[in-house]
Amino acid sequence: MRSKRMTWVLTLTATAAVLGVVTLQSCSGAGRGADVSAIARARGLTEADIVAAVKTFQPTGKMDEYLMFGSGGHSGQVVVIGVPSMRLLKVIAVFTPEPWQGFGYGSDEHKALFENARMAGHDITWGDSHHPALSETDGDYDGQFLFINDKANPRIAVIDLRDFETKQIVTNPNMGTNHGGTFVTPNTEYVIEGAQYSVPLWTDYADVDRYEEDYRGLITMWKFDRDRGRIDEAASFSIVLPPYWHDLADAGKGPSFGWAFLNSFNTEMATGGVEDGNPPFEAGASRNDMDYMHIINWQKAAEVAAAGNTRMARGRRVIPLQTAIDEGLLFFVPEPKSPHGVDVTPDGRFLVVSGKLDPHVTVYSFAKIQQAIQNGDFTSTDPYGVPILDFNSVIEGQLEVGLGPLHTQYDNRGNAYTSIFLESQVTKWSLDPLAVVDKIDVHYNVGHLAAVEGDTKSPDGKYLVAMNKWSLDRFNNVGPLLPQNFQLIDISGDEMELIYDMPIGVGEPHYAQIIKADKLQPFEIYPEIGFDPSTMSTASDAVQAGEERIERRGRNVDVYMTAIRSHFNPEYIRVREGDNVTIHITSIEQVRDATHGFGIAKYNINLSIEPGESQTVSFVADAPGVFPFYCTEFCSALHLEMMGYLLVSPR
Ligand code: CUK
Ligand code: CUA
Repeated sequence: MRSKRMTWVLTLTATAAVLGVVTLQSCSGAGRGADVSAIARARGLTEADIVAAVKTFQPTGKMDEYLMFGSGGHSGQVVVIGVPSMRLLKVIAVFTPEPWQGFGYGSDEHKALFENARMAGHDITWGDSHHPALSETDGDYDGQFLFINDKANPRIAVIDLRDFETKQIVTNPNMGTNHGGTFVTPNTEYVIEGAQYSVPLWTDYADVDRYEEDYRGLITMWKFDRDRGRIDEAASFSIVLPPYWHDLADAGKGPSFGWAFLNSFNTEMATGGVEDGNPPFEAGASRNDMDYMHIINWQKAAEVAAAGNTRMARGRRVIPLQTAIDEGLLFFVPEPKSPHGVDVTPDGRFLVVSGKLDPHVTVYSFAKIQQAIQNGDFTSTDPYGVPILDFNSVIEGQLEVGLGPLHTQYDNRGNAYTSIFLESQVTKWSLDPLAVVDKIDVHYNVGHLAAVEGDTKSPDGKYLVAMNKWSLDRFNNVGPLLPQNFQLIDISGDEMELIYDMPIGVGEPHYAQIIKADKLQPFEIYPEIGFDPSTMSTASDAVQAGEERIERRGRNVDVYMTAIRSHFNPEYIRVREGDNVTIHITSIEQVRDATHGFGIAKYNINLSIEPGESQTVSFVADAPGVFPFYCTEFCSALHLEMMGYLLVSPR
């Protein structure tokens, strides 16, 4: 497309003049006599490198303009990264216990959360988080909540962005795994979760030879109660789908409000079995040239569910497939070859689908889809009776973007950006007219893209992050398991410019969303002393200064404790072996960042108690002996002295 190396024509002096900050030849005063060009020469930096550095460097104390919420992949967490500096600010514990945040190391609040997150009789202490979704109001991020799916164990988590903590995990017993989640409807009425691999629905067990009869796909619309900050499980519902494998989803907005779109593959219903001489799943599931995009009227489905037109499956409300067909909730349109992403344009008028085995993006017109549905313009039905729209009559066009297109994001100038997996590129293309505008190499094997506010109704168009699956030769060798590489791309100009590489060494992130930082209003400290983050209200067992005490009733011991620099009160907890101990701890700190930890040696307990926070930890004192407990955050000069003894006398 162009010779990138040759486009860097700025001289150092010109760069300096444009920036108006320093004179690069001689920087007396600007860096204690540092000579920027000499430093650049010594480090082997090009002029483009210097421009990239100036575009991304944040001096101490300067905040980033955007925050990126990235999935943490099989770490099960969410990573929070400042953009454009690409500094890692936080790893939010979601599906996996995390000791720094005291998440899953003894607090009763987290025990309850993990209890609700159990599946198939198992404690599940990891997740494969793929798609974070920021809550939206009128199709725009509102900065209040974040949702994320666990693909491995079909679950959805709710994170409250007032304190960046996970508040709820809901399970979906009717799915085998999920993938088409999370995506929110434009006012966060619902959080969408589409299944991935189909499993038996109405029966708990059926061998794969009963695949077409007993296995089913599913899409779940989780009702979000914004006031409570929780998914309302009872008000949620699912729609049964044919046993294809389902992939990514997106919610319509603007003119397509009320509709959801879900990709599928393996419409061949291949059942694999390479060991029996059958084609492996990868071949069997890729035979057809077309799979089906699922077009779902969720608004009408909500009415059908409210009218009681549902059956119960494993305790959840489900709209049967035949009901979905009869009520006009579900339509198919062919989509080319192993589709992956489906991404609604900012104006809500078009849907962009990429087929992994097709070099094109296909742009569907929502207006044409609606027209065809209203006219009953169907070419046929699938084996289960779902009406199929005519591909050619509902597409706006197709554009060749490269080999292995996956995911698409948007800017504020009518451009789309599609990740090209096989060619390790990002293709920028215009929606009207359909034309390729620019391509840039990324390193390597790019998956998702995240553009700033890039899937809202008003993208910002400044930056794009390529979330690359391989990093190969980009970083120091840290052994055979390599980090992924997030590459920051400046998309504000006509040509894309790669300006930063950020290794991600916690798991394999998939998708991210990037929000303007000033839309977030997190607490600096909890709003009152004795605040319980699990309910976002005053804890019933909050302890105020002067109320510290230990109460015994038989073998139950309740410890009412406060924490403030630099002591716990009480400092001795004397119990008998076998006692049930409950420690109610309140931080009576009111100073920002004055966090205390509470770790008990050899009992696998650690809490993080932020200013104002109240937490409860219960355990059986089943090991006799003397166990120091101490503050695990370096909170003051006398932090090492912030300790006490758990004295468990033998029975
Ligand atoms: S998926 Cu991983 S690159 Cu789970 Cu959204 Cu496409
Ligand atoms: Cu409190 Cu260290």
